[in-house]
Amino acid sequence: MGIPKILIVDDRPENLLALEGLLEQFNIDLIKANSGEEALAHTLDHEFALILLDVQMPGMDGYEVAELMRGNKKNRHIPIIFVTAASKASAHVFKGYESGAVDYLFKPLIPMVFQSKVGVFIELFQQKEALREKTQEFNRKLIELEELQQQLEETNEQLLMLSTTDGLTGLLNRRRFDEIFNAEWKRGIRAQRPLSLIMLDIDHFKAYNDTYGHQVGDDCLREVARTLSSIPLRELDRFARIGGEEFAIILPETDSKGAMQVAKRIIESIEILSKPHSSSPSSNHLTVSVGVATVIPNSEISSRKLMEVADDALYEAKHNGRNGCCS
Ligand code: GH3
Ligand code: MG
Ligand code: MG
Ligand code: MG
Repeated sequence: MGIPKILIVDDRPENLLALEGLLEQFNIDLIKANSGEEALAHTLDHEFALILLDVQMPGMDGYEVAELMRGNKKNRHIPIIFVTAASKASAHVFKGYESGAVDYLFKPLIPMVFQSKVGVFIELFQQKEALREKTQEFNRKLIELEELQQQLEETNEQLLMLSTTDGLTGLLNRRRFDEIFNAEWKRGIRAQRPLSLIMLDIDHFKAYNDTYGHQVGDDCLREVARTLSSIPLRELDRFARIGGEEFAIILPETDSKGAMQVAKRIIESIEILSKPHSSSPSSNHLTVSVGVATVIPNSEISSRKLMEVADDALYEAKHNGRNGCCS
């Protein structure tokens, strides 16, 4: 906290000296002015705890200085005490208060009275400064808090991402798949609109791993996921890795014809990938089998039923020689 500043204004040097002597006991920064004009100039550079202002001065008098200060937003709250040898006529005193002074003292000053009055304003100024510092600190903390809240939100988003994403492929994981699938099932019941589910499984992937090793198997899963992700789907359609080498797509608002089209595109895209699979009993490159199921959800059956039907279709595709789809 800075030392409080007091401005003393008087056209006579001996009066300034007398005031200075009376203020010696205070730990303050004393600034002197010989005229009203000089006093106003000082108020531009300093924030005063108190101004002790002479009334009669050549040029601008004390009342004018006080009035100009009241008209200035920055200086309006600075207390002014008139110190004057002028007549005690109540009209003068009244004018002094009217121009915004907090007190009106007469020379010669009674030291104890004068000093106790000044002391009150110094204390008030210090209280105000302390409050201002606390407010500033509080504002800094508030900004810090906002930054922390922002970080927390970002961390939560990252956590949410991680908890819903499959680490190997970056697709949605089984947990998120179940959530979305159940939500879409309920939505299908309300809307009475078809819901389709596609399940796909890489053919002879155990043999792939046995031939090329687990690491290459992982790379292959990532490549298959990338390939499947590049198939243009609608925004509502959601891709997930639901098992080791098993994937699923939820297709809301999609009938069996639409779902079969997607299934064919899946098979095609893996064909185009032409990933070598030298130990595959059915082909010399990697293939997938796909099962498709469609239903208008209703509350008589559970959502699991649609998964079972898709799974059965997938089993049939495998049984039919793989690299194909069934519904
Ligand atoms: P099918 O055509 O009948 O599906 O034969 P398959 O060998 O693919 O089926 P199976 O279910 O017998 O084997 C799946 C294999 O997938 C077993 C495992 O070695 C492999 N696998 C499962 N998860 C992962 C994984 O995360 N990484 C790798 N590299 N392989 C996996
Ligand atoms: Mg004077
Ligand atoms: Mg499998
Ligand atoms: Mg398989």
